[in-house]
Amino acid sequence: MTDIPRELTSLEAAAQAALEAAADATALEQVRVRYLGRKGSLAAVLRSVADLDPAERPAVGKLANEAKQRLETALALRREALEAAARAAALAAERADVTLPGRPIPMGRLHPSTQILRRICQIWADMGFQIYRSRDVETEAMNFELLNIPAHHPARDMWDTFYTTVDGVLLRTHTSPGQIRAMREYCPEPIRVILPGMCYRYEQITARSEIQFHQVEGLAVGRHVTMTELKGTLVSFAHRMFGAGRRVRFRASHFPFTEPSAEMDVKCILCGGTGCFLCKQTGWLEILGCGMVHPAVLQNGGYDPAVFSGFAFGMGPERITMLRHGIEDIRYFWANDLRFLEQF
Ligand code: FA5
Repeated sequence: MTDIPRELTSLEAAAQAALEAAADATALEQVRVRYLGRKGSLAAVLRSVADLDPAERPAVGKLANEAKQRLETALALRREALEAAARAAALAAERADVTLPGRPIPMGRLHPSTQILRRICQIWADMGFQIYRSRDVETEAMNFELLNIPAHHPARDMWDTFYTTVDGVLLRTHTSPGQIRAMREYCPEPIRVILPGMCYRYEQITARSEIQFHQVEGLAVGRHVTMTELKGTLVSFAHRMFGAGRRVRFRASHFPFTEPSAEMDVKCILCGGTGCFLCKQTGWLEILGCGMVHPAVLQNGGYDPAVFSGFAFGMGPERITMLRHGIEDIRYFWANDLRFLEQF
């Protein structure tokens, strides 16, 4: 007769006691390896079953397998119990205080150029102007010739240009070519539109000048549009943008596509007119160019200048933001420096 059944009984009793005694997952694993592992005590007993007399083997083998199953079940139960205890201990130790305020989530915000563009568009929309979207990539004809700026005209020096590799195609230097596109689309109807968009100039980058910047163009065309209306509309815009009491002035200027032409200044926002670094001691800040649409340009847009007249203007939103907030350098706008952007 074999001793294996007795061995199994004492081995199982010892393993059950060791499982009960294991206080954590590491101890439990050690017990598993010792009794149930491939090189553990139970495996050794199972191996010795093979050496038994064939008549004894089935009964003893059955006993050994039953003992193994009971131990595996006991191991799983003990593991679950230990895990539950560990969870309960962690929950008790890390009690959540639901009354604590939440952690602030960093919020993005609109770029200062987007903010001012929206403000400008809102003001003009309130005055009955529609937004007209024109293209960034333009033809030389639209950007210059049809705006009364023929090739080799000295006025082209005002707009240093990025040309593309395609002949006669460039990045618009101003939003004014959109005037021609809007006129050709609406002719012979009256027009009241603004054209916001990005412009590009092959210029030296300085504190006041970038190679890419926004402009907002304005265009009104009708049968009786006058210079007085141009002035009144722009004064109204300045009052809404800079405050009702803000003084403005118009200075004669020159643009090939308007006649007469002017520039509008507002009283310096920083010094109120006494003179400071922002207004370069003049007391005034220039904010836009404007004028009555040149008859040749009206004609290029499809309108008969004997019947129709129009006014146009163009302003730089980044420069307006600089004036409103006393920003000294336009390069901050595209530098992606959060210390600057987070102030808006
Ligand atoms: C023009 O571009 C004309 N097309 C404006 C116009 C439209 C006049 C319709 C009459 C009728 P100017 O080059 O001055 O004009 O530019 C207009 C505005 O764009 C400037 O007042 C300025 O605010 C802005 N601007 C021009 N160049 C730059 C630059 N390099 N960086 C940032 N803003 C600029």
